[in-house]
Amino acid sequence: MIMDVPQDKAQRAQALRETLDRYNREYYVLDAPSVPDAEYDRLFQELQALEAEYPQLLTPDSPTQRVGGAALSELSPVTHRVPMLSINTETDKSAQGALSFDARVRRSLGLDESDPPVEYAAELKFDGLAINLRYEHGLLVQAATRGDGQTGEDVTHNVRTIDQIPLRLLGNSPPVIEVRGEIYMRRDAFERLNARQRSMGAKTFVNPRNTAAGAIRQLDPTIARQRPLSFFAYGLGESQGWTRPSSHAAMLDALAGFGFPVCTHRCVTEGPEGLIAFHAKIEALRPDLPYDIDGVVYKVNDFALQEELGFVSREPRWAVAHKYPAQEEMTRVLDVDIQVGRTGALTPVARLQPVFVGGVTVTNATLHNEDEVRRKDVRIGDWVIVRRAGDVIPEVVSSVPDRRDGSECEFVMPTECPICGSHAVRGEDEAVTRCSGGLFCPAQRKQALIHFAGRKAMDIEGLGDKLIEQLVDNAIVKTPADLYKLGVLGLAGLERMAEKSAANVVAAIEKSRHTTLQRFIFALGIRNVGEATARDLARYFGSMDAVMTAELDALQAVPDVGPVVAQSIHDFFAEPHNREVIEQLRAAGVDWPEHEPAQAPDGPLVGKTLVVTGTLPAMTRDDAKAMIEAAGGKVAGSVSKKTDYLIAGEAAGSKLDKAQQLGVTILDEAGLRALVSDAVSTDATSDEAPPQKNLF
Ligand code: 5U1
Repeated sequence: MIMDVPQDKAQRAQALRETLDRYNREYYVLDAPSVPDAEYDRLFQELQALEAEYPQLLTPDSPTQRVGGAALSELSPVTHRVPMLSINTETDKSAQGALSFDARVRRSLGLDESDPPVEYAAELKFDGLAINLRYEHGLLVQAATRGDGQTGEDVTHNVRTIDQIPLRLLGNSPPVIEVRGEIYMRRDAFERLNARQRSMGAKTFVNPRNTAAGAIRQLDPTIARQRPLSFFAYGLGESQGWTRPSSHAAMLDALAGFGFPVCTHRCVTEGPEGLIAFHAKIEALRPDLPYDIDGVVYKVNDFALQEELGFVSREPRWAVAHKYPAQEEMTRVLDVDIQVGRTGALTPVARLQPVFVGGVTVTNATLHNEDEVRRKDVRIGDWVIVRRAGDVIPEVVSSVPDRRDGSECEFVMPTECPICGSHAVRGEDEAVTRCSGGLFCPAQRKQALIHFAGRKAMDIEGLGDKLIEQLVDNAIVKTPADLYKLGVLGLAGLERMAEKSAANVVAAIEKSRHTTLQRFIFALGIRNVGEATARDLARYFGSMDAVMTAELDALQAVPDVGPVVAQSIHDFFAEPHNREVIEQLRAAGVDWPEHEPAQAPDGPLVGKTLVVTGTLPAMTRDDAKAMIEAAGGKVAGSVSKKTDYLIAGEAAGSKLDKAQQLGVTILDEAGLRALVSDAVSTDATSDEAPPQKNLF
């Protein structure tokens, strides 16, 4: 029986929807959250409970309705009411591209030298997939891909899962408006997704654009929901009952006012000079942008002039994309070498036929590890796709088997370290093969010293890779403590080391004696301890002695330190050589301020490790993580024997299988909530990670 809805409940549901929409916008669009996740979570659950009690209250734009409905059997075609045009591309060098475009525009408008410059809007060309979003009376009713420009595919079910796309427009919405823009995946989200794939032994995704496009064309929206996608608005389709602003820039402002994310890297400028400056500025910024772009777009700003200019064969005369060099190219693998890292990891590196990609000539690209070489099926002599995005190390994305001629040969991981000849060992459950030489291996010693002197560690200016190489090769330095014994005379004799530079290096070493606990811990190069963990350890324990003597449980109480990291830290300090080096450094006068340890965390999940997988009915995985951490628990990325609970939602995949195999307790969202309010006890197994070898 359906009950009448009391007025106060209806009002409350309406208020909750509005508040949650605002919080969502602040978080996802404005990047400025105003409340903690737990508060959002509380209101979300309240709305869910109201909608469950009074189904009449459920509206299609409710924040609870982002993932709903069953998987489709196919995507339906959608005819675009206003065709989705493509854009003409300029690939000329920066100045020429903008000059040619401006010259074409002026010619088409019949302007001569005496006429004023044309006003342009410049923005980014995102490397994603174009989408048309149709809103009727403010509600998102349809999302369609570009397709051939006339007919696209209906992907509304997946687009609704994108938190940055409003389900309802803000303010006074016209009866009909179609907003166009690009769906893309941020690079950090892509890296996280691939790290997760690797940890599960699953196939990695090729690049953010293909991953975003693949997610949007899925039939099952729960899959799209698991691939974090973003959106930028940059255009219009059909509109009815709306007075369109008079320029592109004003239209973008109006779209931002409706609640859409509009990229802030844009400008309005006159004539080609401003376009040239914008092109150069964005090119410099490109490596630091959190998403891929393949160029910039110039548009005539005034809509009346755009109409006058019109189109040539589905491309507007009023816009052009001015591209940057591609970030992916094809080249050949000449050989595969092995690089030995700081912790002895042997990394296969493809030596490439030089190729210009992402604005530089690339000759080497990482292949990560043996499994990746197999998964991507890369052979010596293969044609491969190489990617270089931003300042990320170039990597081989995939091989191109169609271009093989039979002369290619398989890569074999060596069984000995190519530098010191020690055994190369691959641990059980590990993807990495390591040199077992430890301090004996000069490659590891060099890398450990390079790390120690690095900017984020002891920050010893002038002590670069080449100098460290000479110091190790000439047996002048064996451990970091030896650095503090160096004098100008000892250094001045080395290659490319004049007395002045030697004095500068000695002064920089001197200066590094007074540091912080965080830098010192990071400088030690403990496996799995990055900058953030070093900071957390320093904050939590306050002193070096407290970190060195901490037991596994105490280490695991530090935020974000799981069993694997705790074991690495514990093993490192259990090694007498490492403790000796720390003592020598202290004796050499290296010091840092210390403080009292922080309070131990509290809550029903202290000491417990949980993994969250699949789509939970009423909370995102970030919400679940916050809830677990607030209760003192740890969240891990993969299931192991040390997992206490697996929190599994819809479409939980291999983690669920693994948890079942290992006999890990499996709970749903309701189980998690019960756990947080009343912790269930369990027998945590304690198996030991392999010991860590000496680093110095
Ligand atoms: N920023 C932006 N990207 N982009 C792509 N604007 C823009 N406009 C486009 C396309 C294909 O097309 C219109 C010029 C029709």
